[in-house]
Amino acid sequence: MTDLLLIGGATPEMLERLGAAFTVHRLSDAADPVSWLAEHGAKIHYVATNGHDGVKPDYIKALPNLKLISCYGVGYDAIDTNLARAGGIMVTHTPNVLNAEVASTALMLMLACYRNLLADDAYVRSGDWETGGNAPLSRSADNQVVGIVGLGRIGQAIADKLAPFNATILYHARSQKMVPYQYCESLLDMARASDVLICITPGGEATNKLINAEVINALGPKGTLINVSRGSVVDETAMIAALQEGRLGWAGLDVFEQEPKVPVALRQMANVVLLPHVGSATHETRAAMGNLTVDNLLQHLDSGTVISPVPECEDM
Ligand code: NAP
Ligand code: 8YV
Repeated sequence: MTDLLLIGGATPEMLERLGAAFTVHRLSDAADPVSWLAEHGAKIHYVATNGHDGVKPDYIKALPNLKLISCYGVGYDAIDTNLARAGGIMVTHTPNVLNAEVASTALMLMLACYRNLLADDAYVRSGDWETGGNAPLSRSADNQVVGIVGLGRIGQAIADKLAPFNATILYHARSQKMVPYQYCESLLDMARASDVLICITPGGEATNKLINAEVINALGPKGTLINVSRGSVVDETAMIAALQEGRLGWAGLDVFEQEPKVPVALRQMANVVLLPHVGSATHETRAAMGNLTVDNLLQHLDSGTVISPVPECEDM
């Protein structure tokens, strides 16, 4: 059987399907991954990985016969696609099957920030409701101006899910779309005009700290920042300072600069809602992502073609 290297975890269903078609080597079983790759790298033709672990450039270089990297996730900023492409290696990912789930996560964070979900839950659990009376009022999430940073597949799903909340939707992306929302070429202008900013661009160099101190100040003390993209997209230090100093109102975050490390300062704040990168993490959506990850590998093994290449590899 053809040899496949698994980097990071996989669901039991994925492991069962992979095991039926490939000899699976788990990099996590190697005491020293670099030595293991030096000894066994030449026999590996396929890699399955995820958006968090990706494939280190040195690992790609240590796999001279690699044909395909299949990523369990839509974001592939942890894979150097230029290096892969230069070596004739195809890269695939899992677009679309997670759009609705990640959009739900963004809305959940926005609603939790607006309606004081965590504080109110704590108020009931602590017994303070019995002794302290009614909880403080919260803010309505209806009729808000929402600026979506990155109106791609998931950004559009977020816009769709916002419709019942009667949101006025603005968006910023590299290019204008044929959509009934206002395009903002200037991210800064959009931040000034928005009650909420929802970030859903890819990570990587092009978007590194796109949400900087200036953008955060423009969003302002009554503003809410939601990040379901990558931690690198927001200047975390600037965001923490703004939250502490009251220059930014609230933040709902699923992603962080140094996952799974989350700054203590953030963990102590009452005006933030924090999630451990679970935007797509439901049984249903992860099953669909896992199937697409494995389907790409099996189709390539069978016919040399794939279902969902990353844009950089579409013409390979
Ligand atoms: P997509 O369809 O490729 O959409 C990306 C959007 O970002 C596009 O509108 C694109 O603009 C815009 N964009 C890209 N670079 C930009 C830049 N430098 N400045 C401004 N806008 C920029 O991707 P998607 O499927 O919606 O996924 C987006 C990202 O979400 C993924 O890459 C991943 O990082 C993240 N994600 C997170 C989770 C989670 O669990 N939290 C789950 C899934 C995905 P144009 O349309 O003009 O090119
Ligand atoms: C996954 C994601 O959690 O798809 C993405 O880009 O961020 C998430 O769906 C990640 O890929 C790790 O598997």
